[in-house]
Amino acid sequence: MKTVFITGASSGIGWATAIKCAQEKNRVLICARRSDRLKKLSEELKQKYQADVHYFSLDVSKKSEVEEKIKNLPENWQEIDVLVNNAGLALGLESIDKGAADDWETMIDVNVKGLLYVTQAVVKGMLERKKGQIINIGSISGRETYPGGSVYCATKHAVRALTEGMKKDWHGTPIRISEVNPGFAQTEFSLVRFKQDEKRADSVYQNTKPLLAEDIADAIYYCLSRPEHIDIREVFITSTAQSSTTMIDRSN
Ligand code: NDP
Ligand code: 8X3
Repeated sequence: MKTVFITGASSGIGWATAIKCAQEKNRVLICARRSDRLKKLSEELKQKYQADVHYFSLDVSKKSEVEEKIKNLPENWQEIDVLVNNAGLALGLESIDKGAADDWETMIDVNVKGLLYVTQAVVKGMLERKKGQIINIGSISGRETYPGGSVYCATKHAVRALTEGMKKDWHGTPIRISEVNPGFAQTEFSLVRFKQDEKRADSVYQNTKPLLAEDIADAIYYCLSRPEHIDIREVFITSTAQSSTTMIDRSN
């Protein structure tokens, strides 16, 4: 049984990962900004799987909040075995000349700086205990770019560089570092990107078969359930219908 800390668990991939970990009898620590959603998930995990769960609201982009809330976790939640850095988002789909600087800042603050703040707050204990695993959620967008997606893609390219760097930073320690890179998956991702425009968000998933959040949760769980001498460095997973960020078969 492991204590798995999942950021961005109020929806999508984070939510599905919390369920998978609870199903497999792990202790689950979850955060996001929307605590009403976390409360609902926590109750579901307790009822259905008799899981040991703790949730707290957290905006990962706020450095002092991250440090304070992680430092002040209840005593029995201090020892985190696995950190899943999942919280993240895309905002807008405009070219750089038309894009909103506020959107760029939020994406960079959450996807890059937030991941760094949470990692720093958690890894210190892992290094002291000489045990731990960090799974960063990157993206196909960390390997490619597409029109209107430059800033989001830049944040996911950064996640790729940070994952590689973390492995080297903690070389010679037992800390394991994985990166799970999904292609397009049906979650609230597009609803957030298109600022609650449901019609536009739905069109992303029409006439095709995207990945589901559960598919990615399975890949994350695969990484965290390997024996300690195995470090799954990277998983790159797309739906069969996707061959690149812009090549999605919609002939269904
Ligand atoms: P969702 O929008 O469904 O979930 C995103 C989660 O991130 C929510 O729980 C949200 O919670 C949380 N989040 C956003 N901002 C913050 C913040 N400032 N502080 C804390 N939590 C935050 O999208 P996905 O599940 O699809 O996205 C999860 C990860 O997967 C992201 O990193 C995304 O980039 C990546 N990804 C997604 C793909 C896709 O096609 N869906 C493909 C490749 C990668 P709340 O709003 O309550 O704070
Ligand atoms: C999300 C994948 O291609 O929709 O990371 O930007 S994509």
